[in-house]
Amino acid sequence: MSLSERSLTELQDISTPNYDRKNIRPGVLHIGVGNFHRGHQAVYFDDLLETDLRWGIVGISMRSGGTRDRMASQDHLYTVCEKNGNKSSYRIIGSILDVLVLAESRQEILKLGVSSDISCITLTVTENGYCHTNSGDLNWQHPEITHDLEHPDSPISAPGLLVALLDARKRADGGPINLISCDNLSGNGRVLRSVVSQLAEHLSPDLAQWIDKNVAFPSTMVDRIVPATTDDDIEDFSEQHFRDSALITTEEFTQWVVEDSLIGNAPPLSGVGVLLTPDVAAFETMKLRFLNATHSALAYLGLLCGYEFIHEALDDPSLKSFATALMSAEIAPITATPDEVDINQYQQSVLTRFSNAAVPYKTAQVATNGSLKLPQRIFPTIERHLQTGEIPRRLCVVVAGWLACIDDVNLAQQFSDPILPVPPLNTCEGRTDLLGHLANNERLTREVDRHLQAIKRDGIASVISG
Ligand code: CS2
Repeated sequence: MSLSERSLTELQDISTPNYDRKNIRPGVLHIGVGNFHRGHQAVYFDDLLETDLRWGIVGISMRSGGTRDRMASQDHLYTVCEKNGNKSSYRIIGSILDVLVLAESRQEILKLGVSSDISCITLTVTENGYCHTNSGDLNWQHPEITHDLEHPDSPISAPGLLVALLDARKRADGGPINLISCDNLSGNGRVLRSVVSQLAEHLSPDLAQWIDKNVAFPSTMVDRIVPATTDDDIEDFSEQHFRDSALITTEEFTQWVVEDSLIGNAPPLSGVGVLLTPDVAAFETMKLRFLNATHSALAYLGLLCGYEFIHEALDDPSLKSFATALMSAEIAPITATPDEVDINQYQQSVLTRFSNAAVPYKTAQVATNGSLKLPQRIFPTIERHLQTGEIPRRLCVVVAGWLACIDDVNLAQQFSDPILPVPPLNTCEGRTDLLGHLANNERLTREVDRHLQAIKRDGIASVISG
């Protein structure tokens, strides 16, 4: 049996949408309908729909029609399996009403975007999708931006699409709207505001002024481990239950913190477990600099040790003690965290979540786009240490591990990154393309180089336990 509206009634022992899907109205446009969105935000909106049918989601795929086809073939329903050890629970999510592919449905998307029923446009487009520089400004040289500057009516970048949507909304007097970034970027709302406002200002100062008055860009912290789904996952699920080509596997844990600055007729998110707070930054910093930093550390060091999955890397006692000490000795002492969080417990929970073998997350998936992730996750903590005159050994090992991976043709084949391929790397001194201004700090580059050479000469084990 395949999942669809019709087959819903035949499903037993599984939770299905508890609301009348036929009467849902779209209230949110979401750009980037990947696994993370479907395992995180769409679940919160599924809860919201139980009490208010105004909050259906229309997804927008920036490029391929793969997700659209899979979702459409099953009436946009899909299963979220929450797994922890031997425990699993399943739930069918019905909050996504439609998925539109940008190149095929531009007019339809613009038409939806002007409707006053749509009060939010949310995004999960990855670190790469904002077309920003490390200082958070629009990268005017980004190939998608150069395209959109020439063709503002047929944008291919996320900032370009948002500017086109806002332009249409302004003309149609569609009213205020929230643009909500749900990606792992520090100050994600601020970055989104800069790239959108800078592009708008260039195309039409009038529009930029309108955006200033009518658009909110709340920052958010999103957290849930949602790995890519494999064909094997779908086959296994199909043998045990039913066929679902848009299946999501995830952990029990989920967290969403949103800056309390939404405008207009915003969805009542606090009713479904979202924390609305004036200070997202502390949560965001904690998540990026503890959880994501340690994820990246395990990814690069794990890849160098030959581990395919994060939980396998954590099963290795030397990597486990490295990750534990990375957080407790080098991150915790200099990172401000929210008052309400017990930071020792948080570190423990990060390791417990990463070791959940029932939700296997590939090291290569985390390793993807390191040139955009490390400036969010690792460099700011190194910078704090440098300010106090310290050179943090383990953080430098992580940077060296990353460099060793992108410098190794076989390893670098396993993941993508706009910086690849890199010419052979003997030193990181002066390599601002890789390390930003940290590349000009001689004490730091010497330490990173020392570990990089040791990895190449003596192998990864020599720097992990050293
Ligand atoms: C991961 C994140 O792929 C990655 O880079 O570090 O996607 C991580 O799983 C999520 O941020 C967890 O919330």
